[in-house]
Amino acid sequence: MSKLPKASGAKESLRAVTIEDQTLERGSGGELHQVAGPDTPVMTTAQGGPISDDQNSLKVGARGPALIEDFHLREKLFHFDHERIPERVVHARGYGAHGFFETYKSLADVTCADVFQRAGEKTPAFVRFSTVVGARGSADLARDVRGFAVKIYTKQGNWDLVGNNIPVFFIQDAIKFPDLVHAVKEEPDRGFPQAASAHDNFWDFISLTPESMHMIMWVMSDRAIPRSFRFMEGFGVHTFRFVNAENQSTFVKFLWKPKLGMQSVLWNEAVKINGADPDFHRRDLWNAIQSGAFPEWELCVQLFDQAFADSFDFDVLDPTKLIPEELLKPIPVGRLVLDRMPDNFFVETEQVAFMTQNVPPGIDFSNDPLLQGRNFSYLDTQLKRLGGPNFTHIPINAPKCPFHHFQQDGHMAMRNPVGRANYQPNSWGLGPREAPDAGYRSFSADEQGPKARLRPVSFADHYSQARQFYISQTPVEQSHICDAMAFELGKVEAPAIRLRMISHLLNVDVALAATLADKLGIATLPAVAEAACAVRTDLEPSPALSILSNPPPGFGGRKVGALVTNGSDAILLKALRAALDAEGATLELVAPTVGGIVASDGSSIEVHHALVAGPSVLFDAVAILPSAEGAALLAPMPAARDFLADAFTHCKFIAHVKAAGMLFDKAGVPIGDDGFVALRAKADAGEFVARCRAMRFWEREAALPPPPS
Ligand code: HDE
Repeated sequence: MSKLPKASGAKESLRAVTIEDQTLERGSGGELHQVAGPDTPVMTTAQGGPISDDQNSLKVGARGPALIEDFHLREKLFHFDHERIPERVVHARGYGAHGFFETYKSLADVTCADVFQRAGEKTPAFVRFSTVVGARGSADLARDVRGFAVKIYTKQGNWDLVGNNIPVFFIQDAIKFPDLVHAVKEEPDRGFPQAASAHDNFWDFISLTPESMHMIMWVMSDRAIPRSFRFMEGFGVHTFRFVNAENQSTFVKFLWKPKLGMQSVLWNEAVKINGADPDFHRRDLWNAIQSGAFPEWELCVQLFDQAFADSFDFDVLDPTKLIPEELLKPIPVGRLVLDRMPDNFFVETEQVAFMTQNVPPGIDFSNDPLLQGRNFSYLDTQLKRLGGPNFTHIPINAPKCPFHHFQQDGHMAMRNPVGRANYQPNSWGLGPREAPDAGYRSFSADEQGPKARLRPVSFADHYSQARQFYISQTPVEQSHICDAMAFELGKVEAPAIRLRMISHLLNVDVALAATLADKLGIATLPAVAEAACAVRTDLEPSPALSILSNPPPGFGGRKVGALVTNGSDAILLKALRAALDAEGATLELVAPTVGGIVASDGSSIEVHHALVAGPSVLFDAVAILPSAEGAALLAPMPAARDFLADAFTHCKFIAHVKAAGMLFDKAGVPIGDDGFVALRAKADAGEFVARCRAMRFWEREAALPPPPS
């Protein structure tokens, strides 16, 4: 033994190596040990025992067998082996942030919910955004619904508003949810496709479920490929009830409106973003919050009574329907600001447990059968996911108001009732008691009827609002819907499913059905699908349903990518940065290498992306600012040509300097339409940013040649 090399940790065998601010020592086998500084905490086991060596397991001799008595090795591997918990069965991929909800004014006339009583009061909140279909590691830009789940830690307990970025849902009754989710997730025999609805099983289910037609129009629209979480709306979907102190009920629908306005990307962009930066939405939220540009939404409510509800042909309990904003104006009642990222993703974002059943006094459920089913499912799913009934002991799920109950024990109990009495009534005068006046009281709705498995006749209209959604879109948005359907149904192998979808769409819009049939190579239109009740063709368009009819307030929060090289014009770059700063937008530089550039004035400038890692799909608009030599260097590079060609095809605004001309020629991009802004002098930067406020130059899309059929 004595002839063997000395054990690591023996100072004589270690050679100090310094890399930046780290002091490293080399061990006997060449492995590196980080040397503790004066303030470095001592590494311990989970039991608190100090650890001498975290690089080498305990062995008999340097090359000998490992010893089972190595409690540090065993504990480390045991814990690692158990790091994963089941991912959410839906909404597995998500990203969360902390913030607060601020009430604008007292709503005491309609609700006794404490959170809505005092103007200006701030209540802590946590939000988790998600995609629905993909697994935890899937990409952000899947075509999918986005979850918009908000937990508000009110003084009367947690209120979870577990919504989506689409105001309606696929199905009317919770009993169909497992079928819907099975159909859209990967097909069970082959295990694909992942995070995609473009496959036979999904469209088979949809084509056999006419109630999904309204939602499917939304999912095929640009709403399903948002530019970022910050630029999307949120909806509580169901009709809820507000209940005031006099026990009077008002129906309420909840809507979140993004302060920066709505924005989506194109499908061709989404596909490329998924490759270039699968975490595009996460990174966006992280960067915004870390830079102090706190995302904000306004909470709006649509309030109505039974008489108003009865004025519609559809049922306000039907979650496949919405109340157009033009018919019932959403009233802003507060704002949600996200201003802090979690300290740890797993501890907070992964372990947060949202439950529709979490409502404070003053907010109640309606009889929407989807909502009623959800009230069971969310509690149940937390047991599986978080491993036991004590998930409310995890800080992210615990209320921030005082709480007292007699629940005890179970896995991972962190706190139990204190004292002798863990029941009530008890003679010891110990423990909490009910509060008949302040406690939660369900609205005393008068319910009766025969016990039966019935779908109400008032739920039978499946096409009228699907049609209304479609005719409320601009022509650009309508063509995106048609293209999305052509993509999705183009992946469907069974011709009968494609035909069935066309037959449904004939009830929505004949021109849409015909164009889609053409794109799918269907020569003869099928018969129109039989509708359970007459389709209303007289519903007025609702401009509020369109993204493009509701342009954002400005270019703030958006990002320009500038393609630069050595010799790029320093004055123009500075002017562009200043103009974007003034707008609240950011500039990121893309260069042939990530090592930086030397600008025209000799200054060294750091860049954010190497060209191969920074394609134009990552930006809302681009500026092409190479020097003449730089343009000649870039011209033969496929990544440079793609940068331009994609920005052009994706209808982005493009600023350019004269020296970039050769690059445009090589990329086959004709400088000409009004989406281009020549940067000649400093003032042109302001003109470019002003133009960018329109987000995209959509006229270009119509002018582009159609793809080969
Ligand atoms: Fe969910 N849903 N859902 N859902 N849902 C879940 O709960 C469920 C529905 C929504 O970021 C699960 O904790 C049923 C509508 C969001 O953690 C699960 C039905 C809406 C999230 C569940 C629905 C939603 C979930 C999976 C039909 C929009 C993510 C993990 C009756 C209003 C929350 C979990 C987060 C998550 C069940 C329909 C939104 C299984 C049974 C409608 C945003 O409980």
